[in-house]
Amino acid sequence: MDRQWWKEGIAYQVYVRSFKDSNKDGIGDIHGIIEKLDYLKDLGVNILYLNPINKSPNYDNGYDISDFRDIMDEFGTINDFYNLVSELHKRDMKLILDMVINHTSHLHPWFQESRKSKDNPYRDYYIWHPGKNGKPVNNWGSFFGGSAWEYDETTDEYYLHIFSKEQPDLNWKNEKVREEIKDMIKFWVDKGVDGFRFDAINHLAKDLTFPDGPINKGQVYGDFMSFIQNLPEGHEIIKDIRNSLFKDKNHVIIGETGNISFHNAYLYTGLDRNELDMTFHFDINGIGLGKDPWEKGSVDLAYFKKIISGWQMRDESEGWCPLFYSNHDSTRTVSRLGDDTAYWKESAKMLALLQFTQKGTPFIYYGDEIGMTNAWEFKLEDYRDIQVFNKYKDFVESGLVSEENYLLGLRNTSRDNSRTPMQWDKSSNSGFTVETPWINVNSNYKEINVKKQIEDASSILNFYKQLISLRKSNLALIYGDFNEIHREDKNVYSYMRTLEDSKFLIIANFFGEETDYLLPEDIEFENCELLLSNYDISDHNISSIRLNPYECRLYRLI
Ligand code: TEU
Ligand code: CA
Repeated sequence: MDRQWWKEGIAYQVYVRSFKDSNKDGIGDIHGIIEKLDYLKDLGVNILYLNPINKSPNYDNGYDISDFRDIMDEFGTINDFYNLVSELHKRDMKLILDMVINHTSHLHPWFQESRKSKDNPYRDYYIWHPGKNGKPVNNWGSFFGGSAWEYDETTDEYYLHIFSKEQPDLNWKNEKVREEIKDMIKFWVDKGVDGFRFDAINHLAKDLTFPDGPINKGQVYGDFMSFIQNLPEGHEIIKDIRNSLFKDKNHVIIGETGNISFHNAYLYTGLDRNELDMTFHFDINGIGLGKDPWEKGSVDLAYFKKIISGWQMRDESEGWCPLFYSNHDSTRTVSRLGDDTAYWKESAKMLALLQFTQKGTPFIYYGDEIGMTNAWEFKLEDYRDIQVFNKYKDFVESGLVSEENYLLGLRNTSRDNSRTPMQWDKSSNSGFTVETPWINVNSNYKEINVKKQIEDASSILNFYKQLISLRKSNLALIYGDFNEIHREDKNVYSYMRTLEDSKFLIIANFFGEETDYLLPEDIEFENCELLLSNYDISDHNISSIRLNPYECRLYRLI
């Protein structure tokens, strides 16, 4: 058992813009986070992970950095940052920063220089190429809609951007880029940061011969996946960052790696690879969604089990993993995987029980601890995400998708669903701000908010607290072996966690209908002590039981 602080901690992700506004401009900020640290501490959180806080013109909410060594104006000053670090460390809490090093903002001075002339010293910091007969270099489409190439008149060449045109990709082949970025990371390490989440880290290396990609059904542009991700050279870059800056294990380094599953994540996190400690994946973002974005789907439990248990059953040598259902790129947990109407409370608790009894580091996405839901009532003008408007051009303006279906699709899939302001109380704008917020507050804030749930012993929030304290006092829930039970069961997710003679049994009905559960033959009912459930169950016979809708139970075996 290789014990580490980042394995035993409870992490909490804050989308800074949406957490707490302290200076009445409608935008969350660092000082607002400091005001809420005691709330987080009380919940049991000891690792804070922040979405990007560096200076940015915010075309993609901080994922477009214009100054790596400064703080975003709306979020505060470098002194606010120092205060945050010291307030965190005073409370024995750690800080993880998001670092966006695949690209910069087009307003970053490096890019401003780079576009000036072909022989500018910064030209090679980015990826430039002449067009083909007045057209882009190849048929690649960017993740955020449109071509992945943008024409620049000054030098009559195109630059590559795999995200928006305001996010030009850095050229990692350039040794100077590597050195600048490593220096910059060191700058933040020296300021007391305890770890990093490296954004889009599996895209650093690209195939610079730029072959066209296949145009998939229903798409406008060529698929560039095999040319811009998980290339061997990318691994060399990550190893170099690890060896130059993070040889010790005091810091945690996490990568965000799309299209990496439990089968091949060891390429990044394997103990012999010397790269990352954990990777965030996208494996369950689509569960619960329909075939087309505008269709509401249902949860396929067999598939969910396959993915989640797949991560659980990896060999220790393949690395550690984060436990999360949602983040700022997905929709809300309870809306996607549970039932945010009839069984809102039950299903949110059931999902939490699974999250906190598995092997890995739990990452709570802000607001999930009170069961915040998708913004079902948003109209087109309520959305803020650049992706929404860029893709509108590709799909609606081109006639591929009707405006009505596009909007339905956004309600099921848009990232803005999980970016609405934190719901603190029932005062106007949910106690997030006294001004107009940068994005609308979810209209259900009077029913769903922190204050109400602090006062209610049976709330989702108090259930989280119980789970967190159980996890912290039982190493088996952190490091124990994971053994799935009744894998073929279509309604119930059940498993054991075992560390020496400490054993736990977890049972979760994943749906809104009652279902039966049979205790495995090698477990005696007399030996099962009920620790937690989302129902008040006086008779908790489990040798043969009928589970309520979304019922979950945590037993200790004695
Ligand atoms: O997201 C990255 C991202 O979505 C892709 O890299 C992903 O690998 C691909 O879509 C796989 O299908 C990160 C941030 O989390 C997101 O908020 C930013 O908008 C994006 O990078 C650009 O920085
Ligand atoms: Ca503010």
